[in-house]
Amino acid sequence: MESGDGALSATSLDESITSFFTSAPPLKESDNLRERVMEFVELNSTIAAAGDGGHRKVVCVTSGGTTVPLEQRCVRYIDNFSSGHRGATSAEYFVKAGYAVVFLHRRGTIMPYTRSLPEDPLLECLELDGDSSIRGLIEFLSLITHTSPHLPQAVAGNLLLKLPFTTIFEYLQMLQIIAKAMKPLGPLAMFYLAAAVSDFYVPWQTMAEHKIQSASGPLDMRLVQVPKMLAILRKEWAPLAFCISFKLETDSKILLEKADMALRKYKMHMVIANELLTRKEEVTVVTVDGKIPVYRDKSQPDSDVEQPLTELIRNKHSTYIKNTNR
Ligand code: 9Z3
Repeated sequence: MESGDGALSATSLDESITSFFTSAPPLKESDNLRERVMEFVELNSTIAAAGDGGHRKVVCVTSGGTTVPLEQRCVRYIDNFSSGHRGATSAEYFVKAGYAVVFLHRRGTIMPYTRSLPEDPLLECLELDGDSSIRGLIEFLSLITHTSPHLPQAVAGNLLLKLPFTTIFEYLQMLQIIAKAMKPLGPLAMFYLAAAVSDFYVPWQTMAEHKIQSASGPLDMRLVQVPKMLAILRKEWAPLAFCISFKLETDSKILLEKADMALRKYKMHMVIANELLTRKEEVTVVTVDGKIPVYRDKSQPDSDVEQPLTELIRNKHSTYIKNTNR
């Protein structure tokens, strides 16, 4: 059953969530993934940190777009746009600020500490000597450490756990495992959901097994709404975690209203509203207390909007921890 705004009622939402998970192709090596995340969370949560509850905070940053396969032996799929820049850049700032980061990212999108490298770093940095030996490795390494000064901090401190996904089925199953593993952290856990998540999918059992044949004429296919997992993340998976979701629109007239709706409906602590064309210049942080515009500092050529955005979020997260522990 649908409510007025096209969303599902609470009972149908529960049903559609159950049906999504029971019919999804089982996640490969899910036990191994669960163990890795739990180990990462445990390791970091026992490390003392200044302020905020005395322990290191852990953020799950999601990044990149999910795909919707059209065939079980997938040749074709529908994709959601996201380069991964927002997630990767934000992850770097969170590590710099002392957070441990679970980086749930679309395979092949931008990774933390690589955004300033040339597109093809190996071929552009390495040169063949006359005798066919390769030169330039030292220059390559120095380029990496120069463009990513906080990389050693992430590596040495075991502050970054990178977990790749491709499909919407993998993404939501992985998010569930991560959220449940982070639940014991209470308010020290944060979710920063920048991934562009598919709104519609083809249920596995109704999906063609083999490559769809073009000789059969026009393609007629029914896509089902992906149940919004934000509500269950807040209610069950990690109820005390600080939750931030993103709202992307191309029409500025509806952006803030939609962000506000998501904030209230899914009980997010913040929704970051952004427009596709201006997303690298400005975003609006929507909270129950009001809307805060955040801009990239245009006077600095290498600046980005993620720096002031993550700073604001860290401050709000600290206040939330203090208020929750009271
Ligand atoms: C975003 O809005 C991200 O900021 C972008 C970042 C995907 C625009 P890039 O990766 O772009 O730097 O190229 N992400 C959330 C998009 C989304 O799917 N939100 C859902 C919605 O709008 C809510 S969960 O309905």
